[in-house]
Amino acid sequence: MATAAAPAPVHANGAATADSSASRQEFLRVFEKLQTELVKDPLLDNQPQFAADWLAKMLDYNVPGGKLNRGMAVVDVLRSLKNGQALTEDEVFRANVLGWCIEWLQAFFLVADDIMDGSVTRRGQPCWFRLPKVGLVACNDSIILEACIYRILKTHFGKSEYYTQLLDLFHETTYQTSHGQLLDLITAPIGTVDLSKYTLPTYMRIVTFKTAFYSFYLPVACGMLIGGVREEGSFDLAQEICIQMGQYFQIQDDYLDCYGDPEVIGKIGTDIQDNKCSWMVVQALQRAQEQQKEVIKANYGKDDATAVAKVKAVYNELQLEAVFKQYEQESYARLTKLIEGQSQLPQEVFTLLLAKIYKRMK
Ligand code: DMA
Ligand code: MG
Ligand code: MG
Ligand code: MG
Repeated sequence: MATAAAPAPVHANGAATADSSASRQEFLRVFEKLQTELVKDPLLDNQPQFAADWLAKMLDYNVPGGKLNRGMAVVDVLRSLKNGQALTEDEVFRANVLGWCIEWLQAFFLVADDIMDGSVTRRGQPCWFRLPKVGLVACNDSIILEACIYRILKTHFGKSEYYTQLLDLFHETTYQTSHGQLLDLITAPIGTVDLSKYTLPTYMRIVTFKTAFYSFYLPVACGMLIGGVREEGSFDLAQEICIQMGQYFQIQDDYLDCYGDPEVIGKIGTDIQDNKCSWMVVQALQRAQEQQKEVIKANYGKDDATAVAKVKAVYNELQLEAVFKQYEQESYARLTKLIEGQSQLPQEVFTLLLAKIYKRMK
C-alpha cells in the first residue's frame, strides 16, 4: 500500500547509488508490513471499513514520502557498530522497524507542525490538513501517528531486554521535541515583531530541542540499543555529536526555507511570514545597519509577498548566502574534528550521517 517507487536519495554530488536504492526498497517493504499490522490491529477489532481505509490512506500520505534519512540511519548505525560484520536478516528487520518508528514520530510532528506553521506543501504535495476532506481531523491523525509508535514497539520489541529503554527513549525524545516546538512557536507570536528576541542562544536552544534530538540522537541511540551498547558514557558522547549535527541540519533547513527551490525541497518557505526565530534573521540582525533593521522590523511576520520580498532583499544585501556557505564549511570541519577526536564509537556511525546532509539541497 506504500506510495510506490519513491526516488532514491540524492547525495551532495547528485548521485543515487544502486546500493542505497536497494536498502530503500527493503526499508519500504517493512513499512508495508507495519501498515498492514496497524490496519488489522486486534485492539481495533471490528473497526468499520471506512476507518481502516482512512488509517491506511493517512499513513500512506504522511509516513513514507520523505527523504527517509532518519529511518534508514538506524541500520547504518548498527552496521557501523558491527565493524562491517554482516548483519542477520533479523537484525536488519529490527533496525528497520525502529527506523520506521522514527519516521512515524516525524510524521506525527510534521502533520501538527504544518497546521501550526500555516504551511502549504510538504514533500511535494499539499499538507495533509489542506485536503478539504481532512481539515482539522489532521489534529487527531497526528495523535494517531504518535500512538502507532507504541503499538509497533510493543509488537516487535515487547519481549526485548531493552524494551523499557526504547520506550523511555521515544517518550523522552517526544518530550524534548515538543518543548522545542513550544519555544519555536512562542518566540514567534503572530502580530508582534520583537527583534530583540532573535538572538543566537535563543535560536540554538530552539533548534537543539525541536530538531537535533529526534533527527540525529534518536536514530543513533536506537542503533546503539539494538547493537548491544550499554555504557552510559557512549550514549552521552553520541548525544554530544548528534546535537551539533542536528543544529547544523536545522540551520540548513532555515537557509533552504529562504533560498531553497520549492520544487526540490518539496515545501514552500514560511519562516518570514511566520515571524520565526530563523537562523537567517538572527544572522541578518547581527550584521544589519539601523536602516536595514527598520526594513526587517516593518516587514517581518507579515503574510504578504511584497513584505517577504523586502526582508529577502535585506538578506541579499547582507550576503547571507555567502555567510551560510562559510558557516557550512566551518561546521563540517568542526564536526569532523569532533568525530575523529574520539575512539569510543566507530567514526562511521557519524560520518555516514554527516555525509548524507553535507551541502544538501533538500
Ligand atoms: C520542524 O521545524 C521541527 C519539527 C519538530 C517538525 P520547521 O517548522 O522548520 O520544519 P519544516 O521547515 O519542515 O516545516
Ligand atoms: Mg514548519
Ligand atoms: Mg515549525
Ligand atoms: Mg523549516
